[in-house]
Amino acid sequence: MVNVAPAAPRTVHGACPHDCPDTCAMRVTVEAGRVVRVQGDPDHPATQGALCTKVSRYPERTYHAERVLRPLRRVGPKGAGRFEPVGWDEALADIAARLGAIAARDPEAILPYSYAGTMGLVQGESMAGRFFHRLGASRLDRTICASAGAEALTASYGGKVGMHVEHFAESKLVLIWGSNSIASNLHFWTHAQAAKRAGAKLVCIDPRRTETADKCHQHLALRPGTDGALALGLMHELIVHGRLDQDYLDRYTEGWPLLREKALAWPPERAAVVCGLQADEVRGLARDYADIQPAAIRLNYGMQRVRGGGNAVRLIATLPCLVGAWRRRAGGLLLSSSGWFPTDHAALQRPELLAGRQPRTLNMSTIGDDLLREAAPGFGPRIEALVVYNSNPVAVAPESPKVVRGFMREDLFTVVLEHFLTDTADHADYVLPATTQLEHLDVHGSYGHTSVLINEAAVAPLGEALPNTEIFRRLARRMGFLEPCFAETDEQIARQAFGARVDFDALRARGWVQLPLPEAPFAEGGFPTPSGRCRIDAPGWGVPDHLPNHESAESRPDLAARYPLAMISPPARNFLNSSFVNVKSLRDIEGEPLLEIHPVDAAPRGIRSGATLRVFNDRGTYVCRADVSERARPGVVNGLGIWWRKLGLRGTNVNELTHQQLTDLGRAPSFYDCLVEVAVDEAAARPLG
Ligand SMILES: Nc1nc2c(c(=O)[nH]1)N[C@H]1C(S)=C(S)[C@@H](COP(=O)(O)OP(=O)(O)OC[C@H]3O[C@@H](n4cnc5c(=O)[nH]c(N)nc54)[C@H](O)[C@@H]3O)O[C@H]1N2
Ligand SMILES: Nc1nc2c(c(=O)[nH]1)N[C@H]1C(S)=C(S)[C@@H](COP(=O)(O)OP(=O)(O)OC[C@H]3O[C@@H](n4cnc5c(=O)[nH]c(N)nc54)[C@H](O)[C@@H]3O)O[C@H]1N2
Ligand code: SF4
Ligand SMILES: [Mo]
Repeated sequence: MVNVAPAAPRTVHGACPHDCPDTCAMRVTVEAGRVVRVQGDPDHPATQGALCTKVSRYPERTYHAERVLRPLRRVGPKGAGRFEPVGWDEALADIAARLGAIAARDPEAILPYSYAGTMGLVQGESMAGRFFHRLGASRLDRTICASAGAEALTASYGGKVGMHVEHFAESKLVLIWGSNSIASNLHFWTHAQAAKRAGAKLVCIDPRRTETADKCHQHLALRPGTDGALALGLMHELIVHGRLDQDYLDRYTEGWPLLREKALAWPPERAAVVCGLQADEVRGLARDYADIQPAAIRLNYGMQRVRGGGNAVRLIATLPCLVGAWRRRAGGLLLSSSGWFPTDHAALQRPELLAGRQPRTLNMSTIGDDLLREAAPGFGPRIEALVVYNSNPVAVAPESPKVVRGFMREDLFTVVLEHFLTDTADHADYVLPATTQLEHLDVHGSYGHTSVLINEAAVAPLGEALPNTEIFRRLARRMGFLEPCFAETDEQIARQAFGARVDFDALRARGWVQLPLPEAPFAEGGFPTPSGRCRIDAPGWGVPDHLPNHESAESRPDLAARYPLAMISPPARNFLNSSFVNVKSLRDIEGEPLLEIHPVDAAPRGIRSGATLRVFNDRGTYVCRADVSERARPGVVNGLGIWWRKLGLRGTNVNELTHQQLTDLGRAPSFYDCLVEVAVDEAAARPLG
C-alpha cells in the first residue's frame, strides 16, 4: 500500500461481482474517500477496457439514496416492508437467540438461501458456509441457473470446461446458441465481431429475434425446448453425407454407435417439424457445420431452462466431436469455463464442521412449495427460519404466488442481508445492511474466461454496512462458535480460495492472473473423464435424447388447448436478473415490463403495442405492456425479466406464471417451458402508444 495525500485520486483493482460470464476486471477511481468512477481494465484480455452500461453505473448503485445502511427490524405486518432502525448488537443478539432456540429443537428447520448476487468466493459461501455447517442447518441445492447444463457437461466432458473465449475471434463459423450475447455476454460478442470482420459466418439459434440475432448472418428461430431435436437432425445429416471425423470419434469418444442409431431416426424433415423450422434450414446448417472449419459453438444457459435442457446440452456438446472441431483452438464449444479454476471449496466452507451430521438438502428452485410444507417423513421439519443473502427469491424463484405465500407465513423467521429493500427484504423480520463490491475484499474465478481476479476494498463500508463475512463472523461469535476458522480475516479467506495454485501477491500486484492452460484443450482427447474421452454414452446418464417440454402441445394437449402460447422470460439488457431494477437511469432505458408478441398472435386478440395485458395461466396473472413485434416468433411470447414486483404493474412480475417442475438433469427450474394465454386488460384505461 502506498500512502498518498487524502485528496489525490487513486485507482484500485476491482472485479465485477455480478452473475455474468464476462467477470470484468475493473479499475476503481477513488477521490477523497469516494468512488468517482469504475472502468474496465484495459490490460485484462477478456475485459479489454470496457464495462457494460449497467456496471458503468455501479457507483450510482453503491451511493443510491435507498441503500440500507443500518440494521432494520420489522414493525408492520409481514411483507409490508415497514421497519425501524436497530443497533447491530441488539439485532445480532435477537437473531442469535431466535436461531439458537430453533436449532436446539432441530437445526434442519433453518435454511440458508443464497445465490450469485455476488460471485465473489469470499462474500459468497465462505464464512456463511462455515456458519451453516457448524449450525447443522439444512443444506441448499443451488440450482436456480446453471445446474442442468453443468451436470450435462460433467456427464459428457467430465467437467465445466471448454474453449477459451478469445479463440472465437479466429473461428470461421460461430454458432451462438441460446445466448443473447450483446445483452448478457458482451465480451464474447467482441470476439464474435472480430471473427465476422475476418470473414466468419455467424448463426444465431434462438426463439427470439434478439439484438444479437439481428447482427448474425442467419437466425434460426426454433421453438423453445427443441434444441435437442435440432442437434439430432444435424447429426443425421453429418452421418448420411459421410461428414464425420471418424478418427476423432474412434480415439477420443465413447458410446457413439448408440447415439448414431438414434440420430438416424431424425431426418431433417422430422427435426424441422419439432423445431418449427424449415427442413432446408436444418440441412443448410449441417452443411455449414461440416464444411466450415474451425467451427465454434457459444452455448449459453438460456437453452437449458426447459425440461430436456440437460439432454439438449449433452447432444450439442457431442457435435464438435463428430466433426473433430476440437482439433483446433478456434473450434469446439464453450458453455462454462468455471471447471478450469482450482477453487478450494472445502477450505472456504469447511464441511468438516458438520462433524458427521448429514442435514437434508432442499432445492432452492422449489422454495415456493417447500415453505408451504408441513413436517413430514421424507421431507423433515417444517422450515422455521430462512437466512437470505446474495439473492432475491421473491422476485426470481419460479411460481412466485407460492413463494410470496411462504414468505408471508407469520411463523417463519426471516433474516435478509441486502443492499436494498428488495421484494424479498420487504418480507424480512430483520434486514442487515451488506457492503457492495466497492466496500469489501474478494477474489473471483469466472465461467466465461480463464483468469483469476481480485477485488480490493476501494472505500470503507458506507453507514453501518458490513461484509457478509463479518455479519456471519459476528453471528458465529454470538452463537458461541469458537473454532479458529470463525476468526479468520477476509484476506486469510481470500488466500485460501485457490491455495498455492494462484500466486496471491502476483494477483494483488496486477489485479488478475491468467490460468496456465492448453490452447486447444481437447485436440487429442484429454477430457477430464476417467478415460479422457468424451462420454457420448455416460455411465449413469446413458445416451442423450430429445425430451419435449413439460408444458407443450405434445406432452400436455389439455393445457395447450387453454394456454396456447409458449412463454420465455430471458434477461433484460439493462438489468442483471433482478439487480439494477431500482437504479432509475437503467430502469428508464427498459421503460416498463414488456411482453413481446408476434403480430399473428396479437391480431386475433385485439392487442396493439402499448396495451396493458393480462398474461395468465392456472398459477397466476402477470400484468405488463404489449410490444407487438417480430422479435417474438409466432406461438411464442417473450416476457423480459426480471422486474421487482413492487416496481412492476400491479405488484407482479413474470414469475407469477412460471412453475416449479425441474429439468431432466441438475434439478434446475424450467423457466422457459411455460404455457400462457394473453388478453388485453379491460380494466386498464390507458391510451395506446
Ligand atoms: N444484461 C444481462 N446480462 C446477464 C444477465 C441479465 O439478467 N442481464 N443474467 C446473467 C445470468 S444469471 C446468466 S445465467 C447469464 C446467461 O444467461 P442466459 O439465460 O443464457 O441469458 P441470455 O444469453 O441473455 O439469454 C438466453 C437466450 O436464450 C434464448 N432462449 C430461450 N429459450 C431457448 C431455447 O429453448 N432454445 C434456445 N436455443 N434459446 C432459447 C432467449 O431468447 C435468450 O435470447 O447471463 C448473465 N448476464
Ligand atoms: N423468469 C425467470 N426467472 C429467472 C431467470 C429467468 O431468466 N427468467 N433467471 C434465473 C437465473 S439465471 C438466476 S442466476 C437467478 C438469479 O437470481 P438472484 O441470484 O437472486 O440474482 P439477483 O436478482 O441479481 O439478486 C441478487 C441480490 O443479491 C444482492 N447482493 C449483491 N451483492 C451482495 C452482497 O455482497 N451481499 C449481500 N448480502 N447481498 C448482495 C443484490 O442486491 C440482489 O438483490 O434468477 C433466475 N430467475
Ligand atoms: S455485468 Fe458482465 S459485462 Fe457487465 S461489467 Fe459485469 S462482468 Fe462485465
Ligand atoms: Mo443465471
